[in-house]
Amino acid sequence: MSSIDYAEKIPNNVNIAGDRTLQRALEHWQPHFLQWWHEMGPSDFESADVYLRTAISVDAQGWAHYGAVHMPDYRWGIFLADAVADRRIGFGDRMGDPAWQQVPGEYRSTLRRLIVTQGDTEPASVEQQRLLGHSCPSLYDLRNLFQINVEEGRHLWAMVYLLHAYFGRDGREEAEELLARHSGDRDKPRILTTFNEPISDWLSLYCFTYFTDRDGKYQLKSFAESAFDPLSRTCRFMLTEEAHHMFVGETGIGRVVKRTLEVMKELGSDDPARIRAHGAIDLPTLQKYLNFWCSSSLDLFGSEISSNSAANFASGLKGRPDETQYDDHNLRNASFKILIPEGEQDVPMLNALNEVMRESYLKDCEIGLKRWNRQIERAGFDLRLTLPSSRFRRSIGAWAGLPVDPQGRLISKELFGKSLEDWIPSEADRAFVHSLMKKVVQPGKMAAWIAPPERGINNLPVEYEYVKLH
Ligand code: BYC
Repeated sequence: MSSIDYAEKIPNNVNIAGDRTLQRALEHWQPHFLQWWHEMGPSDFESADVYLRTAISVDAQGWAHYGAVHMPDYRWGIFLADAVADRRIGFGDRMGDPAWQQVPGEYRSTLRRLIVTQGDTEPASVEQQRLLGHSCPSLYDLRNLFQINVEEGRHLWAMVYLLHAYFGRDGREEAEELLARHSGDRDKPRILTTFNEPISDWLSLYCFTYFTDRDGKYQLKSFAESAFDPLSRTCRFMLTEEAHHMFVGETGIGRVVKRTLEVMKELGSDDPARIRAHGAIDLPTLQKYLNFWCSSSLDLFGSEISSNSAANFASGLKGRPDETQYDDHNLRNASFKILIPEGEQDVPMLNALNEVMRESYLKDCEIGLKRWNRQIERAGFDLRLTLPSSRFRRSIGAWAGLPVDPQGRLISKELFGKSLEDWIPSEADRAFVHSLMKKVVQPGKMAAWIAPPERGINNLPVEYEYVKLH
């Protein structure tokens, strides 16, 4: 079951050949996907040999094969984690019932909407990162970018498979729309705001993969609990790929910090102007990028108080990440304290699940901060990087549009407007960071603003030629 059939036009482990209608529909969508990749995927690197990993089976041991691939030839396919025998619903009002192998009619439109929203983020991120290859800090980083891009493309396939296989004609129409909306497009933008933000420099890429891909981890984990078994199995396999994306973010920021500290030591100074003049990114600028991408990603969890979250949990569509770690899986009698601008409120737990998830997400985000701060402390500097308050710069939920500082204090609109430049990247900060973004493609060489990684990929040396450009 877990081995993947690569002899098929669309590699898969779900026997799509056994369903001619589905196979035909997906084979019809495939050239549209490839055309989208050609137009909206990484620009100008189609003939490069990229050292990529490809899934060969879905079990924990040895699912990945590494080798040089031209990205347009990557074998995008449909891979579901193995079925769990006699799987039961693990939460909500129908807990204990058999998991669903088909979509119950009453949840059809909600489930479709959730799958479309998830699916929409995947190609969006590829579009956002489209031009980054031209300013890569090393071949190692270039390869990681492309690995992420092809995997996000595969995650789109994962959602399109569900739409085609379980939602009939509306599903097929939604699959076309996933290729028609584009990140930042004025008329047809992507659904969620973060996925319309430009990612035009590598510091933004590392922050995006640290913060936004981590939202992906939480959303996918909550779908992995879903009563709709094909969604659960799809998301369980996607999570194995997602881990690498967050690794790129965490180590990328760590390498920026490392390089900056080297420059600070060399100069014997933490003066941002001198650090910048030396071609490195000063830590206050990094802090602004962290504030920007963290606050943007916090919106992706939805409103603090949400009837959607209550309905999705009660009906079994969307659980909490790692649902089994909790004792109460019904939550009808539980409540949760939430701070909203009017004061602290006791909210039925079911309606507070977006906030519960946001809080555990923020705890997970702290892990990298601790690591980077340890680097700074060891280098003997006082400055510490922090996460902004979950009330800062919100566009969704109870704090949307309110003037709140990064420490979470409500302040005057005027002070907020004046100070925003000190908290998130200003035009000048972005221009400076952009000025550092020069393409470095000699094997093993790194741009001056980032330290080399500790090790290469798949036990190869850092100096390996991970992308052969032609
Ligand atoms: N922007 O009750 P509410 C990833 C809408 S990242 C715009 O507050 P709910 C990845 C919401 O849709 C993971 N609109 O929240 C990472 C709803 O509209 P409708 C992506 C927003 O519904 C990196 C209304 O406001 N996956 O995979 O409980 C690279 C009221 O909603 C936003 C998912 O998000 C927003 N930020 O939860 C590549 C999972 N927030 O439906 C990939 C699928 C809310 O009333 N999505 N709204 O018209 C969901 O589970 C939920 O839709 C949300 C919102 C968590 C997004």
